[in-house]
Amino acid sequence: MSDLEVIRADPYNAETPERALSHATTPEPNAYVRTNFGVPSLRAEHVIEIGGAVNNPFTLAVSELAAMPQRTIVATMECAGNDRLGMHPLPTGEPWQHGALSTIEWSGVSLADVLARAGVHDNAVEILVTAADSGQRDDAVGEVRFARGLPVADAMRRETLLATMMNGAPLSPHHGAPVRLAVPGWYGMASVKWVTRIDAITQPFTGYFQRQRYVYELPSGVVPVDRMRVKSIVTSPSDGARVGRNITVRGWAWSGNGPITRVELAVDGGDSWQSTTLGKAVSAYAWTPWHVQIELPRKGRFVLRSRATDATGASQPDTVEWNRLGYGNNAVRHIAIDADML
Ligand SMILES: Nc1nc2c(c(=O)[nH]1)N[C@H]1C(S)=C(S)[C@@H](COP(=O)(O)O)O[C@H]1N2
Ligand SMILES: [Mo]
Repeated sequence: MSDLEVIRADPYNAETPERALSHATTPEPNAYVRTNFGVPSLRAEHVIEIGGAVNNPFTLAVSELAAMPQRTIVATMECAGNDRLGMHPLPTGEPWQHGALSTIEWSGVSLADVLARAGVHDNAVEILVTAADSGQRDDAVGEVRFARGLPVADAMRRETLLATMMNGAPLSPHHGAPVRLAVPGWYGMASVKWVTRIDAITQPFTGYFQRQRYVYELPSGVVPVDRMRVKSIVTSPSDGARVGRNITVRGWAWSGNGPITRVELAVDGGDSWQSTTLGKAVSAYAWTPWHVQIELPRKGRFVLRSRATDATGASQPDTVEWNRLGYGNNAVRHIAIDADML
């Protein structure tokens, strides 16, 4: 049984419940689902076509993937629209709160192994991954299909998987059965579900979901959304909790640009940040746990804010540059707790 907070029934979009985010990995029934057109039905003996600028175009049955070397990778995946509700004025798009976020163990084959068999031409710039789902959009003419171009260098990374399994079980229909891409480090839109074609292309892809969606529309121009910005969450105490004098504050931090190097906590408004203790990252591509014990000085309301920094030196900002489609909100968030059990 799925246990999600549904934000739209059709097409189905639902977020991970807050309490499920305290687990290192997200059980399938709690893992957020983002679909632009709903779930396409694919045959169990589904076949992927591999072509474009390659020496050896071929077709690959999903059943053949099982015979190739398997890899398993745990990765934190956030939808670029997560925390859209925290942006003001409210941008257009699905009203994601905090739960368009999961950490999943993906299993499958490296996309690089499939591409090696095809022999990608040197002049290819992107690997275009096309999906089975399509439909109408108000701001596009005709049928729009979900498809994304991934730079060749990212497609060739060993951790970029054509995944057939999620958390040790076959992919469920909502999460891309029978085969999807999993692109660790990138916002979720790169992880194309229900893959039907893989093509090497020699010009950057300009399709709807590459140029009209999943872009930062900034005054300075349009920038494609790519890797996940550094971010952190507090998982305990929960927002609105009533607590005692001594508490342990804990949460997760992640970044698509490098390891987490620091998480700081502020216990009220203002600029007084204290350091926290980092644990071991769940994997090289997944979030890092952090915690700190604090003593609250009085009864009353306290506001907890966490701020992560990654190996590039990037930290979470107080506010993120507003963009029309509401992507990439990694601003420092706050929760309020009431100390009344001293
Ligand atoms: N074919 C297809 N793939 C897709 C999408 C989609 O609508 N269609 N949504 C993308 C987006 S925006 C996200 S955040 C992730 C979510 O994956 P999940 O539903 O398994 O959590 O899938 C991506 N892959
Ligand atoms: Mo997304």
